[in-house]
Amino acid sequence: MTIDLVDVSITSPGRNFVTLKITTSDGIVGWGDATLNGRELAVAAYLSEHVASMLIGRDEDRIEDTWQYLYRGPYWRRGPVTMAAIAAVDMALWDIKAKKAGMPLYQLLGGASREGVRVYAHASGTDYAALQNAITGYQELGYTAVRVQTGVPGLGQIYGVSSSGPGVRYDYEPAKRSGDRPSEETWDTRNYLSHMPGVFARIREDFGTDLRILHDGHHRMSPIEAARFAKEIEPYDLFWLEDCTPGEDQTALRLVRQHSTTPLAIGEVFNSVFDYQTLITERLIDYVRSAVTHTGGITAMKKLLDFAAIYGIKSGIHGPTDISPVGMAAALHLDLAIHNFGIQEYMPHNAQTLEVFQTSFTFDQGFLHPSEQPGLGVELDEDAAAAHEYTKAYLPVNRLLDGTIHDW
Ligand code: GCO
Ligand code: MG
Repeated sequence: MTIDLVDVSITSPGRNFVTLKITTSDGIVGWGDATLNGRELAVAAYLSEHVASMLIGRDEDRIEDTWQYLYRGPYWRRGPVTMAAIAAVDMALWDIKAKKAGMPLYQLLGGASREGVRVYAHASGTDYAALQNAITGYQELGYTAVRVQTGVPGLGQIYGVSSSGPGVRYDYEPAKRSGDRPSEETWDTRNYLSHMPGVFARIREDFGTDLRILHDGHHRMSPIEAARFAKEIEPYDLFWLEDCTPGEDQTALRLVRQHSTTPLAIGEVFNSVFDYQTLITERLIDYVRSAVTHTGGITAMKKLLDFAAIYGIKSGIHGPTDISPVGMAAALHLDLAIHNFGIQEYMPHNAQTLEVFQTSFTFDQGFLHPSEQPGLGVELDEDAAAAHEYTKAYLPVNRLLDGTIHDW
């Protein structure tokens, strides 16, 4: 059999998603997530203008050869747009292969290494009371791990903080549909550094030591600030401190490691194993954060995580709502199969999104299971998708109090 049709779907059920559909000459359909938050059309164009015609007529079973063909063929290497496009093709071909085999994808990746995939929720609040309410709400749903983000005195809306009211749904969608330019947020690292340790102390007082708490620094600290912060929060036993400093400066993490044993997670903005080479070989991180969707797909992610396993480093695959349910399912099949699984990020998609994406993965008491359905276990309802027109959206831009552009 061969690849007969390649179609790109752009839909916006509450937020934008790009999905690749590959259909074989026997009519088998595979789906791949190609969503790159804030730059969706770039990936859609890369797929429809440059990749689709290269795939027609190829043997859909030759996944590794297709991956190499798309990685080495264009000559220009890596980058979020290219690797998201390759990821979508790769996911769709694995979806097809598992459907043809009549088994859930994780079975083709070595079978289950655990009963379920432990996930962490996003608990946030503009102040401690709201954060406390969110943590309680997620604990009542059975979550055993929560990422905690909160407002910082003196600053307005900042990254990771939901402004939704009480109740357990703490939707936080950073990409704003604000016309032709990003919204702007204000930041001050000094305020943040003096505020956050007290928040972790209160969480441990209120929720005890069993609850796994994670926190995302979102690239904003300098290496020495990150070293000081990671050291100061050691007593609060975080499961991980994420993106404590811009990770592309890989050797900067040597300074953080010299001062602290707080576990470190980095990589959601990375898109290839080469972005991690020093971080992994020098054991400067403890968790690999990339999304399957942004890192070249299942083929590349499995190789990256197998490389990390040699150095005792575990997975922490990226799973916010701007990873589509297809990309989430791909992560779950890998999470279930690999040995060096750490934890899986899980921001449940809203009802509008789930009208478009028919999912089969299940949540139970803080754990997800990818499903026993053949393939990835997610199907796109193309009619429902067509009802939600793409609307340009940008991730915010961040400035310091004096107006200097800073990492968002
Ligand atoms: C996370 C990430 C997200 C990103 C978002 C950008 O840890 O889930 O930091 O919150 O900001 O995926 O589109
Ligand atoms: Mg993050």
